[in-house]
Amino acid sequence: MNGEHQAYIGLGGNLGDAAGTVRTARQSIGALIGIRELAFSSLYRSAPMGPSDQPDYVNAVMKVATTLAPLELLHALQQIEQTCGRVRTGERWGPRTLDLDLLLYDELVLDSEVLTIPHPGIAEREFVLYPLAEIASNLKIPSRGPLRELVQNCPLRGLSVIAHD
Ligand code: A4P
Ligand code: MG
Repeated sequence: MNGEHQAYIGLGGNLGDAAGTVRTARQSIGALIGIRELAFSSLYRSAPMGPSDQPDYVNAVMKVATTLAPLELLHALQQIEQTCGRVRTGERWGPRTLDLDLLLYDELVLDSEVLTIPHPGIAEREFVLYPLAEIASNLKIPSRGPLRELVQNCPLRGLSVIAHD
């Protein structure tokens, strides 16, 4: 695929130094060949979606310009999950501490076995919508509508800014 595209990446983690992991992931993404950071949201603390017997998450959203195709970008993100998404707990690698989701890629709507864009949870997750609105308030989410309206319909569930990076 030729030319430059715009993509949004959701970062999250809830084990170990989650804020540190998210910051490291940001650096790693920005250092990839074919990717350039355009914007990065504040870091947010969010209540866990899913089982509640787990620590709060740190979440953020990053906007990038990229020459990578969607699947190439997904694979690059998965490699970064591998390298900085794990902490050492004793002798063995601990559980994954980093989630990188490809939220949006231009206006693309895609539903394949390995990649769904927009990310399936995008319209209901406060820890995605609010950071996204911080860096792209006028965005329209393909097949979902204006980001502004999605934000208005999404409870905060205690979401709070923990750092302006
Ligand atoms: N996949 C398909 N589409 C995408 C996409 N747009 N971006 C596939 C990334 N991956 C995509 O992902 C499973 C498979 O999804 C991949 O192999 C890829 O081909 P995974 O990262 O291996 O598994 P996962 O992330 O553990 O599962 P899942 O269902 O993606 O979980 P979510 O939706 O990422 O949720 N609470 C708070 N507060 N904050 C969070 O960030 N995150 C999760 C994980 C749960 N609760 C949370 C948070
Ligand atoms: Mg995921």
